[in-house]
Amino acid sequence: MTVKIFDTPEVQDFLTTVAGFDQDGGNERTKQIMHRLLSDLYRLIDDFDVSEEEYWSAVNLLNALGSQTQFGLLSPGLGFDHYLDMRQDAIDAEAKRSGGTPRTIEGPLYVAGAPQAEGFARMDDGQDTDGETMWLTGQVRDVEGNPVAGAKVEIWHANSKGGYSFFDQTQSEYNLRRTILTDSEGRYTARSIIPSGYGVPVGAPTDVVLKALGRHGERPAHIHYFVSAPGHQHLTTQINLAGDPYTFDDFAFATREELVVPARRSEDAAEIASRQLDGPFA
Ligand code: MBD
Ligand code: FE
Repeated sequence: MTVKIFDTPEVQDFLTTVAGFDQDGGNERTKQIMHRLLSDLYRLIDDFDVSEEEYWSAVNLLNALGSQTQFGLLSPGLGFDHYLDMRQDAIDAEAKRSGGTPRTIEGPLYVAGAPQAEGFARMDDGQDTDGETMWLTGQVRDVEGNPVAGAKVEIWHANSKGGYSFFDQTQSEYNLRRTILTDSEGRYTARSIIPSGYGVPVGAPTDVVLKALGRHGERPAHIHYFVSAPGHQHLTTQINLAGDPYTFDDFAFATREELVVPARRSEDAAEIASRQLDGPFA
């Protein structure tokens, strides 16, 4: 037997009380948002005839997500991070700010305080025996195309197993995390190792939610960037290595066509030797 009680004055009065509308203290915006959120959820319970068992299993899932600090992991999986980016893109368009590298999501695995270097950094600790050497080089330019010297380029990425330092305890502190200040021509170079894609831990609460939706928790191989300089908008972005099976099937919805880069593989011993192993390009 289904019942509908949401629209009754009793439930509406109850919601008003729960959201603190009849109290002087508290925060007005919080009250408004909580009232809307609770209204939507109460109505959902009515409309879908949610059972008590379903409700408490959802509470248990939220507890599990919180205790394993996985809200930040489920969030991109449910599209919130990308949705916020779509809104920022729309805000930029509205303000007639255009051009430059597109933004994409930060994700939950950034850690502040990475070692800082000028022009060049080696990012890997040399411990990943499966890690294949990767050189990353680029130039920070403003939207008019002028190089930006002294820009801060923060780079972080996974190892050959798809794990990130700090979250993967087998890696050294700040492995594959560096801050590089661009040189006088706005350029930066990093020596690192090719990352593998990331997968949501199997059986974890985030995985439980994705599985219930018939979805996977895989991300293609990617490299995260923050790029910042005084007087310029902060850029949060990523690059994707072309050719990954998940490039356009990313559980976090972070891939953008313009951010997929074709890496060039070199087997040329002379070219490889011409790169200083611990310094910038010769
Ligand atoms: C990642 O490495 C990531 O970048 C995102 C967005 C989500 C989970 C893991
Ligand atoms: Fe990532």
